[in-house]
Amino acid sequence: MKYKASTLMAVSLAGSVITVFMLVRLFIHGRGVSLFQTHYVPNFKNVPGVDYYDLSNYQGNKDGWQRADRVLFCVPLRDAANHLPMFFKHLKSMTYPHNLIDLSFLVSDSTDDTMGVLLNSLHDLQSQADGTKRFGDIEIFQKDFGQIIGQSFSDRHGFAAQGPRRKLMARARNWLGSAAIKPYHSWVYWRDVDVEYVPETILEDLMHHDKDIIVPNVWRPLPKWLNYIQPYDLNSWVESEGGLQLAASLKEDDVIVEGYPEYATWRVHLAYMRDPNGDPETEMELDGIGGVSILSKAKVFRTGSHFPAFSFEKHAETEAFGKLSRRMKYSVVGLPHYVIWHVYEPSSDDLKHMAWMAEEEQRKMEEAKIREFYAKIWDIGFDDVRDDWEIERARILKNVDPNVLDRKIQVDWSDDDSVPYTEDLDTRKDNRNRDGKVPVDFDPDHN
Ligand SMILES: Nc1nc2c(ncn2[C@@H]2O[C@H](COP(=O)(O)OP(=O)(O)O)[C@@H](O)[C@H]2O)c(=O)[nH]1
Ligand SMILES: [Mg+2]
Repeated sequence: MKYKASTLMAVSLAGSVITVFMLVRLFIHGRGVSLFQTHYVPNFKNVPGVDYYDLSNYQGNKDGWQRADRVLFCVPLRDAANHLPMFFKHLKSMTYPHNLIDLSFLVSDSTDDTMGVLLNSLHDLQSQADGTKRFGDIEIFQKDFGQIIGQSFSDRHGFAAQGPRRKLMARARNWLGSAAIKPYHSWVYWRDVDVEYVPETILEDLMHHDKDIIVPNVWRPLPKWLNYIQPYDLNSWVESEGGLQLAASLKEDDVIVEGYPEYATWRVHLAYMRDPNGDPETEMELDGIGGVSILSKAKVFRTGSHFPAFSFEKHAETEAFGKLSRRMKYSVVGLPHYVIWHVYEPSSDDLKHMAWMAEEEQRKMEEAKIREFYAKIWDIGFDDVRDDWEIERARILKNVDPNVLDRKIQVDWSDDDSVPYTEDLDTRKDNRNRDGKVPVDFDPDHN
C-alpha cells in the first residue's frame, strides 16, 4: 500500500502533537496519575458559601515551607500560666513561615490564669509591627475533663496516676485535634507548653525527614546537685519481647507506662540512645512515642489514627498513637541525637531535699557568723591571767610571815576514838591493829 507524502507528514505531525500533549499531562499531574484519567476541577467561584478542596494537595511535602504547606500547631494547656511566656518566646523565634502556621489551644481544668496569660500573649504575638511575624488563624478551645490528678510533678508522675491520666489526656488531644484540623492542613504539630529549649528550626528539622510521624529526643536539665542533665521522655521506645510478654499478662483495660519498676519492659528507649556527638539526622524506627513534640502528616489523622483514650495493645495516648499508626502502616520515627529540653520541675522529694539544702546553708551561715564572733572575742574572753595571779598572790600573802608558810603542823588525834591508828596507817590495810590483832568489832561472818 502506498501513501502520499503529505498524508505521512500529517500522521507524523499528529503523532508528535499527541506525544507532546501526553508528556505535558504527565508533567502537570505527576507520577501515579493515569494518562487517560481527567481530574475534574469544579469551579465554585460563583456559588456562594462553597469551599472546594482537593485533598491530594495536602499530603505534606518534605520541604513544606517552600511549598506553602499549612501546619496546624496544637497545644494542650492546663495550669500553664507560668510556662506560657517561655512558650511564646520560642514561638516568636520559629523560622517556619509564621503565616503558614495555625495555632490551636485547648485549655482544661485550670486553676491558675492560663486563659488570661494566653490571651495577653496572643495579643502581643499578633500585634507585632512586622506582619510576617504574625501567625495564621488562631483558635482557643475551652473544655474541662474533670482531671483530678494534680499538676505538680509528683502528682503527675505517681505510678497509680498514670493510666487514668494518660486516658484523659488522650481524650483532650482528640478533642483538640479533631476540632481544629482543617482540610487545608498538610501537617499537624503537637507541642507541650513546658519546653525550655527547642531549636528555632524545629519544624523544618523534623519535616525534611518526610516521615508520617516523627519525634525528637527529649531530655531535661537538672540542678548541679542532681548531676546536670537527664533523659526526660521515656514514652518513645521500640517494642521488646519483655514488653509483649508483660502486655499479654495484663488485664484488658490496663495501660503500660514506661519508667516505673512495676512495669519492666526492657524496651529500647529513644532517650537513652542519645550520643551528644551523634549525627542529628540519624533516624530510629519507633513503636511508642512521647507527646512533647510530634510532627505528623495531617493524613495520619484524616485516615483515622488518633490518641486512644482506652487501652490499645495495653497503651494509651501518645504511646498508643505510635502503635496504632504503625499498625496502619505509617512510618513512626525518632531522632536519637536531635534533642529538645523539657523544663526541670522538682519532684516532692527534690523539694524536700532543696528545703534541707536551704536549711543547711542557713545553718552554715549562722555557724560562720558565730565563729567570726568568737574569733573576735577570743582574746578578750580567754586573757592570759597568770601574771595577774602572781600579783594577786603577792598581795594576799604580803602580811604573812614566810617562815610560817613552811612550818609543819602536828595534830594530836590521840584522844579521838574515831581515829584509831594515827602512827602507822599501813597497819589498816588488812584490818589489823598495831599489835597484829584483828579489831574486836570485826566479825568476818557478819560483816
Ligand atoms: N487540655 C489539657 N491539657 C493538659 C492536661 N494535662 C496536661 N496538659 C498539658 O499537656 C501538656 C503535657 O502535660 P505535662 O503535664 O507537661 O506532661 P508531662 O511532661 O508528660 O508530665 C502540657 O502542655 C500541659 O499543659 C489536661 O488535663 N488537659
Ligand atoms: Mg511536661
